[in-house]
Amino acid sequence: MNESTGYEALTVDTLPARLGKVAEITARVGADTAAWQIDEVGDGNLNLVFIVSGAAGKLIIKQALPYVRLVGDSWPLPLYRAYYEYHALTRQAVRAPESVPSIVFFNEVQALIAMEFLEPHVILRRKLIRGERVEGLAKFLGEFCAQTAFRGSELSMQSAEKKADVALFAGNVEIPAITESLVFTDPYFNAERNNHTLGLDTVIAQLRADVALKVKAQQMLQRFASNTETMVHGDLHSGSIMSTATESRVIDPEFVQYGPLGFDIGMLCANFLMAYFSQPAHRGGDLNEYQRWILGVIKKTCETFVTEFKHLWENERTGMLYPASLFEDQGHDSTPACDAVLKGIWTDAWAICGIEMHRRCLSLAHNADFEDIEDAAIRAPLEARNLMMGAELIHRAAEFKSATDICELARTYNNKDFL
Ligand code: SR1
Ligand code: MG
Repeated sequence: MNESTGYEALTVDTLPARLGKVAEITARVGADTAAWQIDEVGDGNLNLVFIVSGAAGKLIIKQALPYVRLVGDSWPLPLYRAYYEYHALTRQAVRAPESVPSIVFFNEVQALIAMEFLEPHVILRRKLIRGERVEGLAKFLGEFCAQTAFRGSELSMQSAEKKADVALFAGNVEIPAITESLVFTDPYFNAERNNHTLGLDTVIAQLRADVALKVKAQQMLQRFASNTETMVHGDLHSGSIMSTATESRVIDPEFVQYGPLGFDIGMLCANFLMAYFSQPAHRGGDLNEYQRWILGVIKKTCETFVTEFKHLWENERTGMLYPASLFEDQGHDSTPACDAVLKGIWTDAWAICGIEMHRRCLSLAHNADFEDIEDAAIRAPLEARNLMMGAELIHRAAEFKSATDICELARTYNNKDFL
């Protein structure tokens, strides 16, 4: 226990005694703690995650650790991330209804959130590796990204409320700092925590020698750190989405901050592209069909984003930006303004997409799509395709007309050999 704060990490053994008197929790799982079954299932990089099953039901208890779980206590990390995750979840629940698990209980000192147990949902990344499809996935994700982006910005929010929110989340310093280094900077030099698959050295040398690429990545870091357009999830990859065959939810917004409107959709698309490029190692005869499905999800997610964003533009433009008083009230169509905003979003999104594709193969935290491929000789050429496409996305981010261009590019890279 931390003597000055009272924080103490839960264990499977201590959890019933420590939480067995919390009314919000016993109301959901039952008061008889002797009947509780506790499993620690955290497989992410940072936190403890317990499933508590009792006579009345199940709950998830997520507790922050004072260090990065992936690395150990040599990398301390503030417990306050649970506080920001709690505030992100409450905002996402309003801005994109039915998109996130409901909160049952929050304890700031213990950095602990008790939330709805999603069942039979599993982490989307696992489904993509197994070759499973999720009905309605693209519609759900496109709407989530558009609604949270639009409704968290001054296109929708009143300035005073938005500025207060920016100030609140500005206290989340060390967590975005992980993204600032691991995502935007470390991939482009030989950083201490980096690791990569054997056999990729020639491709990596090419990327790290590309000064224009490093400039673009740093320009995106500058935008990420300085541009508080909207509240972003901040870590929207397929490990932050849980799905059944027909229903999905977004989890884990502890990397929340105010940032660029295109950040979440860009990172999300990158993770679908990595799922796509890794498929030759995971599939058999159904490879082409399944890869086609993944590209279809990317295309439809982006199309839904645009449709939803335009709908919100027409119906919920209540903030200070692009007011009706300047356009519709003057008899002026605001469509060109909306198109210009969307153009800026996609330019950011495709650059961020490329950067995320790089960091997951070059920096500290890789993803299972590639990591589950045991044979480095099979993994390396697939990662090389991903890395090289990432570079083209960063360089040409402003040129792409739509996600159709991106899917076409992915098909081209999927047939290339770089090693
Ligand atoms: C040290 S944390 C590494 C990664 O895990 C999180 O899920 C984020 O993606 C972060 O970049
Ligand atoms: Mg996470």
